[in-house]
Amino acid sequence: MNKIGELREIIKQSNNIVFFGGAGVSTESNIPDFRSAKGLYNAKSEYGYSPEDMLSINFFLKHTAIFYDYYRKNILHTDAEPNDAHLALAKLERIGKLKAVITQNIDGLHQKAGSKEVLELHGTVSRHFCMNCKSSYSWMDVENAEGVPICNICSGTIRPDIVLYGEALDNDVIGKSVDYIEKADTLIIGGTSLVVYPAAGLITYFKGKNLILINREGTPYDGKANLVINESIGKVLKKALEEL
Ligand code: CNA
Repeated sequence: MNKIGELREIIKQSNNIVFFGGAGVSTESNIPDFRSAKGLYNAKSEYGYSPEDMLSINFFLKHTAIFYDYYRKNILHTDAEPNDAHLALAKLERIGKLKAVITQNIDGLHQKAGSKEVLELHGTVSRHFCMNCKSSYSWMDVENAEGVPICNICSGTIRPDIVLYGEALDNDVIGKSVDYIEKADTLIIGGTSLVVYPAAGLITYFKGKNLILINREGTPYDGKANLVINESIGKVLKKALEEL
């Protein structure tokens, strides 16, 4: 049996699957990841700062206008559509096998594909809020504003509801993620280099039977997995779910 066939069999026998994913899940929707050859970390920067610097809370507070220029050009992808990986995961939830998607992504594409239980470890670009009065703003408000978006109620600075480098993750989201992972019989990890902490550390709570890794490149956890598939996650998940 080939690896996709093996994955299909594992899925058939599992009833409590959790998916843990990252930026590689959305590259087939034309959203660049960070660490692939075509990722943002390897792209030539017009700013003279690394993406990691620009996506930090200190940078946001100090250079808010540059942050927003970078953010609008590289991070906000308001016209992106879900790909085969997002659609397959939504289907897996619909048929009752998948209990939650835990994602490091901030693009909102799992929800757009129809997934209901989505835990966003790093927040989402689909929400923005005023740092002063906490009024909410959509991504369209931010995309259409010139320069730094300002609250029209109190003139405070608007920020994206994402976790910037140097900020803590939401305890409630972490708690729920740990709970889902601890109860899962199968954990499918995909499209993530597994080097960003504390998010990557959550997978150590898994005590179930099948640990599956689907990623184009190797990860530090390959040795712990029952099945490693180094291919496109959209292609793999679509094929694995064909007869389900
Ligand atoms: P990463 O470190 O860029 O790793 C992505 C991994 O996915 C790499 O190992 C690739 O080999 C692999 N990969 C890329 N495309 C595919 C594909 N089609 N099929 C299979 N594997 C693929 O990204 P991580 O998610 O591990 O790092 C966490 C960061 C990235 C989080 O803080 C995110 O917020 C951040 N990020 C998110 C997005 C998004 O929301 N779409 C985009 C870019 C970065």
